[in-house]
Amino acid sequence: MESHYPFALPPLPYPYDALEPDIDAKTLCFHHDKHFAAYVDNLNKLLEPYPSYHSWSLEQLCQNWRDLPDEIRQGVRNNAGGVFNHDLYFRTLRTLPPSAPQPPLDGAVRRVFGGTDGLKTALKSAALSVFGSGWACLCTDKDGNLSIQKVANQDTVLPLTPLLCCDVWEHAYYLQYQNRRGDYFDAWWRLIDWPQVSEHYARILQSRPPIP
Ligand code: MN3
Repeated sequence: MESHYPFALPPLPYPYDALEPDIDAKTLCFHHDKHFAAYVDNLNKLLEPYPSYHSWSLEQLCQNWRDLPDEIRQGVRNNAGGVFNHDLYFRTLRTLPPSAPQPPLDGAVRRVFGGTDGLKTALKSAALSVFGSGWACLCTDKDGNLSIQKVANQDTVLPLTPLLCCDVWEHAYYLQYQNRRGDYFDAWWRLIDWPQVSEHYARILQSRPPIP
């Protein structure tokens, strides 16, 4: 993502039909080109008359929306969060072949969840228990401690770092899966780009300040 206003829609990193049959082209096209694009456009429109916030990063906007003027506060909260969450969502999926967590993420997953199956069970249970619209995320803190977090609407897990976010808004799956959120979760799980997620986790561990 750009570091600040004006934000631009990141192109989908694969063709619309690349995730079929798990996520079909129509769902992916609407989700990226309509929903994700709307969050980007709305965020820019809200910020346009407020030059003092044009230097704020997306993360700053997501975390410090409480400091914004009344008239744009809730709009920026919703739309900056929508941009942040969707950027990660589309970047962490990929086409076949299926992959698995790699070191050092695989070891952390074993310690916290007993393994990849345990992580899947925990994340799926979180995804299914989000009431209404929201996200189920695998997160890490700066020390590499993994956790699963749920957020409502387009809130973010910041200041934790999300490694993976499962979008459980109906717009993410309803065209293809109707009310079967669990089936959509299983499809999403098969598409996770574990090499990329593992690399992200490794970079976070490497950027820890040395222990004095
Ligand atoms: Mn969405």
